[in-house]
Formats: sequence, C-alpha cells, structure tokens
Amino acid sequence: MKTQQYFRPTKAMIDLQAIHQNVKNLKEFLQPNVQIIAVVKANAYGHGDVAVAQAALEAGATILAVATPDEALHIRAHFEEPDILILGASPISFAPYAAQQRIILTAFAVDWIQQAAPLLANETLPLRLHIKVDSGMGRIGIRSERELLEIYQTIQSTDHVELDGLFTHFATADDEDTTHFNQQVQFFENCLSVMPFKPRLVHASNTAASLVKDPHLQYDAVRYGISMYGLSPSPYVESILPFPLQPAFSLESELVHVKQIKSGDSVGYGATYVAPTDMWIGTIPIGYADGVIRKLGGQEVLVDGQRIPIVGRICMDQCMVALPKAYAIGEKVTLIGQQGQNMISINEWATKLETINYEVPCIITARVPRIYF
Ligand code: PMH
Repeated sequence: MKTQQYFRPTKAMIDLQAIHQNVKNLKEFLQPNVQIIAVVKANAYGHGDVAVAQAALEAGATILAVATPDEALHIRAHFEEPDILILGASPISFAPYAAQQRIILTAFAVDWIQQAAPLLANETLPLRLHIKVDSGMGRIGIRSERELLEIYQTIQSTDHVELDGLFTHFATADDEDTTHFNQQVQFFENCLSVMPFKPRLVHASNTAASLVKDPHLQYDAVRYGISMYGLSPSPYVESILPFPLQPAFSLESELVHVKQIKSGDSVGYGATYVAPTDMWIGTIPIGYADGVIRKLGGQEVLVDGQRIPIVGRICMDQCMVALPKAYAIGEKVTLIGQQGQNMISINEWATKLETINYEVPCIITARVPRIYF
C-alpha cells in the first residue's frame, strides 16, 4: 500500500493487529471447515477496506463481502484471488463486469436474471449467484418456497449464470428474545430442504447469531462484520461474549491553539458557551465535516490522560475544549481511544449520539486519513 503524507494532525488510527487477532479468534471459534466471510462493506465499517481485507485474509478469512458494485471493484483491484460477494442488489448493467471480475452477486428476482442473461452472452466465465432468502429481515430476498424454486429453476435454465450459494440474514440476533430468530432459522431450514441440491456455500449467521445466539448454526460460512472490528453488536451480546474482542479504531488530533479567555467571554458559533470563570481553551482541528457532528457538543476528549469537555458548538473543521491549564501546541488529543488510565470508547460516542456503535466509525468521513499500525 502506498504511504501518503498527511499534514493535518487529525487521524483515525487503525490497529490491524487487533483485527488480525479478532479474526483468528473467530476462526478458532468455528468448525475447521467453515469459512469466514469478512464483511468489509462501507470501507470496512469506516476502518479502511483494503487494509482490513488484507488483515482478515491473513488471519484466515477466505471471502470478502461488500454492499455495492463499486466497493467490490475497489477490493478486486487490490486482491486478485479471493471470492467477493455483493450482499446488496446490483444493477443489471453490472452483471458482465461481475462475471469478468469473478464477483458473486446476490439474486432474489427472476426478472433480474432474465434481463441480465443477454448481457452475459459473450462472457467466458459464468456469473455466480447466491440466492438471498428473506426469512424475516424484510429487506431483500425471496419470501416463499415457491419463489425460491422459481428463481432456482431460472438460474438452472439460464446460460452463463451459476448457482453458487444460498443465504439469509437475521434481524434480531443481537436481542435476548429468541422468538423471531427461531422463526427465521425455521424458514431458512425449510428453504434448504426444498432445494434440489445444496449449493457450494450456504451461510446465515452474522456476529451476534454466531457468537451468542446459536454458535452451531455455521453451515458453510459465517459473515462477520462488527466483531472483526472488535466491537459487540449490542450490550446484551457484549455481556455474554465467548471471548474478548479488541477494538481497532481510535481517533486522534492535537491542540493547534491554546489561549486564556476571561470570565464572560464566549466560544464558538452562536456564542452559546460563555466562560463561567477565566479559563484555558484549546482548539482542535476536527469538526462536523470529519464526522464529529454537532450533536457531540459536550462530549469529552482525552488530553494528558484526563477527560475534558468539548465546549461551544462544533464547527465544520474545528472545535474547542476546556483545558484545566495551559498546554503546549501539539499536545495530543484522543477523541476515541485510550490515554493513560482513561478510555473513550466507540460505545460511549454511540450512547451520546443515541445510535449504535456500527454507525460511529462509518460517520468519520474520508477527510480523516486512516493510519494503520
Ligand atoms: N451479513 C449481512 C447481509 C449484513 O448486512 C451484515 C451487516 C453482516 C452480515 C455483518 O453483521 P455484523 O456486523 O453484525 O457481524 N449489515 C449491517 C447493516 O446493514 N446495518 O448494520 C449492519
């Protein structure tokens, strides 16, 4: 990978050793013949798709999954060998490119296959398809055994397409309640039982299903996303994890300006923060255009091992913090990660943002370089 020089001190530090270790632990958790599909969509949940894919493959993953054709092509440009599966819907126009680049597509509509077929007539390689079963997620997929058999027969009777897999996705695997999960498993099992033959790769479980809901539900492969990044799918899953996960993402910057302001002076747009006493203010070059959205106002950061709050409104490219004393320009600021005894986790941000941890690294925008170590 090309190392690029960055001049701004704001960066996301990605611990590839943590990702490697998480995938190794996941691999050991599975039966030896079960493959790991490393879910590296959305730029590997904001961690950087190429570097994460490399670490995951080295640690034992064999298949890479993404959401879109462009993500798949980006991965293929860096990795010639491994299977790449697009989990979402792909446009019909992408079918010949997928065949040429050996990218596996998700199939859930007979029309799609019929319309893609003429575009594949000149291809030497077949287009490989995994049929998606909507067993209760309500997103994409066939919803009855009749639809399954129709799409199966369409694939079998169409030149240049090949059935390679069958899969589903669970909607509630991270909940304590098992009712909906069990219904989904039952429906998927019924689908499998009516298939005239079992395709090469049957897969269903994500992190939560695999690690806590039903560790035996492995089929031929398991699709791991959030656990690979060292995060838990939900607090419930976190409380009963079979082994610890190591978070890989931290977010750092440094003080670019430090000043003393007087009691009554204000800070930031709208002059919403008014100093209650004379105090030290530091400016950090990170803002909402980096994904540190304005809702994070008041969130603490770490400076010199201590928690200190962001004050005033977060600007597009900068924000201000209340310092306990004067610090030198260049003093490190940790927005997510560890400093000394203190830690600010992705989960803490997720709580502040009233969302899930998955969303946090994803919203750190491309302007923030991902630095690997
Ligand atoms: N398989 C599919 C089809 C997915 O959509 C996802 C994650 C995974 C596997 C991996 O799940 P995990 O990260 O819990 O292990 N998809 C999403 C999503 O669409 N929104 O949040 C997570």
